[in-house]
Amino acid sequence: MVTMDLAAVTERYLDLIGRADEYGAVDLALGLIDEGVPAEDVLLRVVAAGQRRVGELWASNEWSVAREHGATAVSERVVAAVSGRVRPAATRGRVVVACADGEYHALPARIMAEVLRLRGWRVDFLGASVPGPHLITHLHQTGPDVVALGCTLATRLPRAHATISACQAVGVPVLAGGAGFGADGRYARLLGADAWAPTADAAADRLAAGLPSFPAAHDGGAAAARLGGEEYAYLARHRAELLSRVMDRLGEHTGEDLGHIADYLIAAMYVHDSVLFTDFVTWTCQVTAARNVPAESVVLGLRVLHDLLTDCPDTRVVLDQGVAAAQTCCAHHCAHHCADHCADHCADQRAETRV
Ligand code: B12
Repeated sequence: MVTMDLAAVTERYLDLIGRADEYGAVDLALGLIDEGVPAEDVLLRVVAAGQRRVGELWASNEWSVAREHGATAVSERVVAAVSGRVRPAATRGRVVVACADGEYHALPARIMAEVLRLRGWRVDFLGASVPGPHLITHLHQTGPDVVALGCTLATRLPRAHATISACQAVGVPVLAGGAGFGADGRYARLLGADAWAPTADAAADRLAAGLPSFPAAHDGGAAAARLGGEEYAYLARHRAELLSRVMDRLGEHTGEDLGHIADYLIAAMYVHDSVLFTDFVTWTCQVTAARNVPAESVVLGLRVLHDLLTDCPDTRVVLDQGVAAAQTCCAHHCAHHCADHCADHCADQRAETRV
């Protein structure tokens, strides 16, 4: 085994994937393995670390969506090449790895799946967006020891919850993972997953220790029993109609941005946690600010939603908190980036669309 400055290697890797250089990136990864770097380190400290940097470069508008897609496609190929090169025998149990219904970030779960294989597990990798009922059929057919359920975006939590409950109902425990479950796994616990792991190596350690469970909830499960509720059900049912009514008022908004905002609002109402929403609003404002769109445009969308949701008092409170988060970003952006232009732009938009 060798010690190597993998941070510097990750920068080289990033440069290669940023140029969509598949052969170069595969050669780099396999070269590291030939030099004695453990395959797990290549996956986690080079590929996964590189992908997180890709996310930052996209968010800050330094990389285009096309460049991000190209880089991700190369990383998928690198993961396949690494797992083709190192193939330990399956000496442990069988794990089904799947992404929650509606979740298209398959690569994080794939990297985790390969780490489990390297640690001797037999893995069925089912990929992105696995519908709950089909996953259950697969469990009946294959009888695994555990399901490892990935969720990168918190908007998929309601469907992840249904899948977790369905797996448990047929006697298969669920290990949850991915950024959508919260940095400390709080939503995995809330949704009743049997275990959660922050990283792929922690997931492998957790499984090796025997399938664990979260300590009993402090409140005896009362919070889990409250998941969802009337306002959540109303929002989920009327999502499309609400979005078209908001767009009628704000022609300049793109449906896609509003759709994400609505989805995070719905997820926040599902788990009764406004921070899930305000964190996303802050993130959205940072992303739009990097593209020189003032956060005030987000505020406008939130205000219109607030006006429309007259029968949802709890949702309106969360929207108010979202407005406050966006205004904080707007103030920050105006102060630091384009003081005069942005302040004028914000004032114009406020005047134009006041309802
Ligand atoms: C590649 C990518 C995509 C690709 C995914 C392709 C694919 N095949 O996976 C595509 C283009 C589809 C995509 C789409 C979107 N994406 Co995207 N994406 C990314 C990106 C750049 C890299 C993902 C990745 O490979 N990460 C690397 C790994 C390894 O992630 P990781 O979370 O650290 O994983 C570790 C642990 O979490 C754990 N783990 C992961 N999964 C699992 C599962 C289990 C069971 C366990 C136990 C552990 C575990 O182990 C891993 C290794 O230690 C991330 C940036 C990022 N930071 O991840 C954004 C990112 C996740 N995407 C983001 C967004 C917003 C989107 C879109 C909404 C964009 C849009 N406007 O359309 C869509 C939504 C798609 C959808 N419907 O699901 C945001 C999410 C922000 C937020 N606040 O929620 C991010 C963070 C980008 C950013 N910089 O802000 N994306």
